[in-house]
Amino acid sequence: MNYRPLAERFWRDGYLVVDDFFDPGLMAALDRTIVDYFGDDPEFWHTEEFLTKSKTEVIPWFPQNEGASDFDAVDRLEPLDLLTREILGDDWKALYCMVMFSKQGTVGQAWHQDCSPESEEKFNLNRLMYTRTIDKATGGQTVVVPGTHRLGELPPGDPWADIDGQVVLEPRIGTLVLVHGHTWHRVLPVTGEFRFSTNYRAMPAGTPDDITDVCVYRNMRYRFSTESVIEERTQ
Ligand SMILES: O=C(O)CCC(=O)C(=O)O
Ligand SMILES: [Fe+2]
Repeated sequence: MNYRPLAERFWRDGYLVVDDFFDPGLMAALDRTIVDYFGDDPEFWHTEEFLTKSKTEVIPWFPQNEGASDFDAVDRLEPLDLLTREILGDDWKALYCMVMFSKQGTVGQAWHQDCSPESEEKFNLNRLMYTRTIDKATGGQTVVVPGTHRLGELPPGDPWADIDGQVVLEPRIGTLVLVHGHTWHRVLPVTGEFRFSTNYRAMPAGTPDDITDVCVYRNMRYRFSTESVIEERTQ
């Protein structure tokens, strides 16, 4: 397969959707592992201040840090490596695999950039895998604003209001969604039973490992390692 046109679309739009990228059998197996792990009523992991201010209700899980080796199969998939190389270059680095889980009735995630957009060369690449379909019925659709990976900092403002030009994505089982860390994006409220995505984050060579430590929201910059608001943002 020729990955060049896909990479060109990614660089034009700051995101890319590829349906039927992952094998359905692999999706079913990983979906079961994730659902079993979170169980019926998982606890929120972030501080109350973060949950309130960021308007982001997610519970992260780093399965490979806990030896859940069934997630390694995705790291070894050649098509994913080849597409990533085409976008980031041959020396790209894997950051970590993170499952983000949201319960029914939670708000999803407010508008954000995963990392500060100071340098065009330094960013994380979200490589999102969906093991179950997300649509109007389930809520939790991923929303992106095309081309904003080139526009610098997400402007301060309403963490939730629609932004002109936004595109609502409804990934299916086996869909791969790539989102540049500087692209303005969010997740809509979760109306279905629960909602999660699995993100094999990567980065270009020369990007520091802690690139995703500071996240930019419309009302603040937040540092995860110290669990602190490092900047209040106002219009
Ligand atoms: O779960 C999603 O669809 C997107 C999550 C997100 O914002 C991210 O992985 O950076
Ligand atoms: Fe994000």
